[in-house]
Amino acid sequence: MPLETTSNTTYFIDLEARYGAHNYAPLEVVLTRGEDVWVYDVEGNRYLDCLSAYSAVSHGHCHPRLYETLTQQAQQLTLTSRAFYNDQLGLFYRDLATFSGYEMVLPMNTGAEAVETAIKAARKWGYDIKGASPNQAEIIVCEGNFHGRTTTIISFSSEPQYREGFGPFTPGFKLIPYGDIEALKAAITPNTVAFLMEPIQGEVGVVLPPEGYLRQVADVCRERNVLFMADEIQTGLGRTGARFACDHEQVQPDVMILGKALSGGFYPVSAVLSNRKVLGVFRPGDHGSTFGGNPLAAAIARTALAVLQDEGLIENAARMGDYFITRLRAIDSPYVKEVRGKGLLVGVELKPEAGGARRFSEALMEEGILAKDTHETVIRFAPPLTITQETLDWALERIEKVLTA
Ligand code: IF1
Repeated sequence: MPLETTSNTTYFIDLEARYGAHNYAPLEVVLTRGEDVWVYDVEGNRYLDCLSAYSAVSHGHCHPRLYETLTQQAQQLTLTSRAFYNDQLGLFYRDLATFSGYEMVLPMNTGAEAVETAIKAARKWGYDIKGASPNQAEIIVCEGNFHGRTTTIISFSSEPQYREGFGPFTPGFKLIPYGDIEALKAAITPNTVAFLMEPIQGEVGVVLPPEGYLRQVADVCRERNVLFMADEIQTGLGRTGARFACDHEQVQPDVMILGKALSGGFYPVSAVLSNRKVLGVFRPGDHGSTFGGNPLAAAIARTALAVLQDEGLIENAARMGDYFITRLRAIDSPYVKEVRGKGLLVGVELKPEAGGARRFSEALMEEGILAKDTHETVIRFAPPLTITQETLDWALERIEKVLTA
């Protein structure tokens, strides 16, 4: 039994150490309450949440309109499976299709499930429509990709730790350098059914492609009859200061994958968006999910889309993101190599001699800011899209203190 301790923090950390798999190394803070951009730990300390659960809590913590929908729908109908219809799913389809400009939706729960669904849709489209050789479909992906943690998805990860010990791997994927249009052209074969990419690579450290790359990808994929599939699970729904990251180059991918903020962080909701030509390949029984498209998820996601628009969160992310990035770049820090980002998806890359980003995350936590390090040298800042300039100024004062200590 864990040692009974006076400190609440230690007590909860010990419980997780005792009973939980250690597949994370969390910062040593135990959170108990969230409200808008603020979270509170069990000792009563307040922190500015600059991670937003990896961009899922874009609407701010415990948004009252989302809480209202959750509690209302939860008293009415939560789950039926799609063996039957329900009175929320069709409305969710309509609202998401209208918002995104796509014809069809396939609802799932987690991001990885939606990515897997998109892979299956691309393969089936490849065999049924494009004419790829049976069981020879190829999907091109990028070095530095992050699309989830399932065995098929980590089969094409370029990060050794995500693959080690999890073989054998799913075949049919080809890795090319991110941002290199010539590499994409060279990698396409008659059996290539899709190119799957993140419009901004999040996990690898907020890496932006060259200007115009998304437009080039759309053109090459159209010319070569290859599905352009954008994983906007992290970059979508206002995070980069536009409806989707692809909007910055006025590009509409053939397939778009959403998750995280689609529910405002209240419930796992993900979706694959496309047109009839692609999602029309699915026949009853081809694919499914117990919770996919449940009425509770659908109701919450409808409210999340409404709040995103009603509260002007996309425009706020654009304005606050520009302000934040400009102010971060103005900090004269001996440790900072580069500040990268778009909207409120920001990465501060540290120089190797800075000694790693984890200790800066810990120093920021002491200042009341929760920001997570990624890939050893990058500190990610992704606060809820509700953040105000006043709160950013409060944060910048403390970020500057840590980065110039
Ligand atoms: C972890 C970060 C990692 C994603 C993109 C699909 C998924 C994700 C672009 C899968 C999920 C999460 C997963 C979480 C940490 C976080 C993350 F990039 F956001 F920081 F890992 F890279 N596509 N990203 O970012 O969605 O199945 O998790 O709902 O796995 O440690 P999911």
